[in-house]
Amino acid sequence: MNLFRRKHWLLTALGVSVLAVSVHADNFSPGSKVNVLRQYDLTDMSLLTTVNWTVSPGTSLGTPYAPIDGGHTLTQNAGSTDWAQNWGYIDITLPAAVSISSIYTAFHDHPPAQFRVLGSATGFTFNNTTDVLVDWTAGSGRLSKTYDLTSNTTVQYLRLEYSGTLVSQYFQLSEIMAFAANPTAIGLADGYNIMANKLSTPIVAKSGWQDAEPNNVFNTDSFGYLRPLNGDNTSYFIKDLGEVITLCAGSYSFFHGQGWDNTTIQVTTKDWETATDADWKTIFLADAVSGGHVFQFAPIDARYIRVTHNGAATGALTSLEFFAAPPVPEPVTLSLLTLGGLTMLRRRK
Ligand SMILES: [Ca+2]
Ligand SMILES: [Ca+2]
Repeated sequence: MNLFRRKHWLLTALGVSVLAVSVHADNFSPGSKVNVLRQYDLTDMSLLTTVNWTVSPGTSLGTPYAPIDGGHTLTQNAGSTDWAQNWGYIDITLPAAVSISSIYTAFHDHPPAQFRVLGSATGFTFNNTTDVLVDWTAGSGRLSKTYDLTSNTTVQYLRLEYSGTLVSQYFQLSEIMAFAANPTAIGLADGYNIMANKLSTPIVAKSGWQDAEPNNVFNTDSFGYLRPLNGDNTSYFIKDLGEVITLCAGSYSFFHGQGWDNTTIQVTTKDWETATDADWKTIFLADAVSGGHVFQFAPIDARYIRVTHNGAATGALTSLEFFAAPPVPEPVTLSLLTLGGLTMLRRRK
């Protein structure tokens, strides 16, 4: 029996239970910008990526994970007043090797004089010819840019290296991202931001914002943001996920030093136009929010996400991410799978 016919026979034998499992086996769509520098263990939302800094001279590195928190929140290296002497590098280790096609970097008002990005699948010893992903590039102002690699490259160890600083002795990095070359090989429940799969689904309702496009919080640009209108008011928007997904966590990141007042995030599986207050389930509620944080909640099905801000704050929200819960096999599904397997064994005798 060839592989295809055998697979077809198995699917028939397992019947409905296979269909139920396949719903949870969805992968990211082609073109999704899956940032592989930001993968979580979904049980406790601990980052699977590690970040280490080496600087000379310098102190005050701030939050070590700010460069990979998905948004504008930044970290800095306060070096020497002899700006040209400042150098350093940020090493990022992924839990496993993965093929990437592009690199994104965002520096704030204090960019490096020049920087480059190195990548390897074997360790932090780099070949200066073959392991250069982004070659030495001059920094200037608020530099937010995506660099397409000359070819897809498999990496597990990444280094952002900088030499010299501009404007002052401070070096400030908002974010570095690396995007998967093959997003269709990555599962939605593998611990990455699922909004990378939802950049094109619509905002179905919105009110009370300075900025026209609430989808700015879901893009992969930490300088693209959403601000409430001036004055004490209520602002909201509703994002359509286009399908029902079981969510278990989220995260937000604001423009550095900014925030919102009372903030609520709710989800529903009902039609947003007819959903009642009882249909909207709250997954996040806080009197004030700022910086960048991860939040967990009991797994819940979501088709629409409603974000509401009440108050006078006009801070810029740069990133809002959500994470899909891993599938939990239901007892009935397991029974059907077992029965199907037994039937198959019996027929093979
Ligand atoms: Ca950041
Ligand atoms: Ca953004």
